[in-house]
Amino acid sequence: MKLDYVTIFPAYFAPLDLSLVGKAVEAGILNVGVYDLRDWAYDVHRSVDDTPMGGGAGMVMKPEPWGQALDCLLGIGADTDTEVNGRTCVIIPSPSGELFSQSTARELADYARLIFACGRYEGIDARVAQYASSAVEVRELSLGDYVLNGGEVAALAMTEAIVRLLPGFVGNPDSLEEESHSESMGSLLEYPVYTKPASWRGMDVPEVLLSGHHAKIAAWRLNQAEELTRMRRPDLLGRSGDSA
Ligand code: 6GU
Repeated sequence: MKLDYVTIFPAYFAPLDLSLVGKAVEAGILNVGVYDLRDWAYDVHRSVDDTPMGGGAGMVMKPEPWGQALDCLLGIGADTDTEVNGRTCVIIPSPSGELFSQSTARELADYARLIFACGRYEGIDARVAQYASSAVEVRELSLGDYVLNGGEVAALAMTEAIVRLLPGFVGNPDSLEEESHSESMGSLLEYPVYTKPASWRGMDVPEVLLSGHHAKIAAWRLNQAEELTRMRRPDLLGRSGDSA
């Protein structure tokens, strides 16, 4: 998979060199490109924002640098054979986007290329998404009902959720199956987990987990998952497996 990030703060993406994403790059599963939007801002001040048409507070990102950036990354108008195909998606992180969920992560893990267009200020001129959607799929995605200062942190969070689903990425694929929001957990939160020692600071691991009785353990875990979901996320109950 190829992952591209366009941003006015390329330094935000230093963590991509670390941890699991960095390992996936080393393993050849991932190819990452980080681009400074200002490289496509051609006026003397290399400005990327302007006041909102119609008035109002804050600044809006100008369409021209974004248009240049997307043309370049998608090979539009260039005399190259850069592929523009249906397996590319431009992702615009935005608090006004559709909610990013585990099922969104699964869908995006099937693409050959994702381009994250990270906006700052009050967002990107709406014509940029319209323009990009004439060439490739475009999705405006939100992490949840709160406001971040820009799309960078959201793009990193989405990246981690997507990349860990790629084949060959997680050491033990079974660990993807039983976690919160996985299909096999039927939209339940994951049950509490324990490791050794069996007794720690006066607190004991639940006895059933020491019993070796697999059916009883499975029943206990399901019960715990249901209880936890009822307490913390009642909104998830009654949903089908892949909607969470
Ligand atoms: Cl994707 N972007 C911004 N700026 N704020 C957010 C968000 C995204 N998701 C939740 N809040």
